[in-house]
Amino acid sequence: MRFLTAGESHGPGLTAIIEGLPAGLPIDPELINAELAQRQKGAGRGGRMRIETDQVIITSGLRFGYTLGSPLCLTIHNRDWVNWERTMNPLPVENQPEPVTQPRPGHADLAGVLKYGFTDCRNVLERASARETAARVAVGAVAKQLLAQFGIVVASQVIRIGTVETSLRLGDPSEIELVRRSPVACLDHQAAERMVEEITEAGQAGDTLGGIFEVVAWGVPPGLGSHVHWDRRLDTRLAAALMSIPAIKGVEIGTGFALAGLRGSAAHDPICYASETGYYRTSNHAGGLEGGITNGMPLRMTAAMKPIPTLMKPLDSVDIKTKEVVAANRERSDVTAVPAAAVVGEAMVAWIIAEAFAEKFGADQLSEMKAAYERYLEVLRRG
Ligand code: EPS
Repeated sequence: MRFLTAGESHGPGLTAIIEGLPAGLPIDPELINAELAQRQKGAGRGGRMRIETDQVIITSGLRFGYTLGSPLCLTIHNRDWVNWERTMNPLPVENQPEPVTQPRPGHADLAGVLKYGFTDCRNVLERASARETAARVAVGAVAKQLLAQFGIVVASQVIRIGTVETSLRLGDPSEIELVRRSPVACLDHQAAERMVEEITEAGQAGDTLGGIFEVVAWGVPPGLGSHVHWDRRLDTRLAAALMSIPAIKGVEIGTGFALAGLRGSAAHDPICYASETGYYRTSNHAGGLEGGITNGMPLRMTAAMKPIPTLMKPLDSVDIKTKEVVAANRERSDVTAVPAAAVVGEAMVAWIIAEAFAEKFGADQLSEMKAAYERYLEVLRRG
């Protein structure tokens, strides 16, 4: 399975093409729209989210609600496009707008213009914008519908914004609704209140905030991924998928960095066996992964997001045309987007699990996949 996305933040819209889904998978666009709506929410989002109401349009790969095995094409229109037709027109326009020449520290602006030889940061920042992640959330929502056929549930929670952190972790899927109702996608009400306060304060100061979110997947069978090559390890693929989200600067699997300070006897998860449930562990420091392979425990990952680079009180920069010291470019943005990034993280993790699942159980048709999965479970049950 693979997917690509296309689209600039203020262009006509976003597109994603997914290849390799099994035929016969029911897809409900409303479930995709619900995920898109979740990505738009969260305290600290800017004015753009009041303009957009992201909705998916499926233009191929689906017939009467079931996949055909052909590429699934998903489109999300940018409602803001009407305000940007002159600035972001794919075709030549008269009176081109002024170029953006004050790159923002922390954004792709400067690195991108140097790489591609542009004189306008907009040629880079439009695609580098996290708007692109709406397309990935749509893709992830499709992956989730495949995983749901096998009882796999993926969820996320914000555990830190700025200096406010909760120690409460997602325990089981019944908590998903609580997270979704929180203004900052956090289970801990008291921490959530303090997070909202910190967002308000940062916004008033013209500043921005980062944070940390966790992603958990329940119901993942043992045996996804492989130890045989560096790029087949599921840890590699999950970490890369999370790191690919704009502004993510760190990823941990299971107990992550804190494992480095533990003794082996405290760091590893003892192996137990019960005839009804098979192998299980009394702890999950490994985050459900050993040797690059899922071990049947829930997958647990955390990702750290840096603060949004667009500052209303900008840092110093250098004008790429005049080389004078200037204040970095300022344009409408968010104070924080950690709750949105959590939804994107969930989508990326769902995608990677779906991909690994299709590799192990085949993906021409859903019924074949289900039969292969049942056979595998039967073998596991027999021990
Ligand atoms: C985003 C859309 C953008 C920003 C944000 C994320 O909308 P606009 O630029 O029109 O205000 O809200 O973009 C960034 C954080 C960024 O670094 O570019 C979205 O849809 O998530």
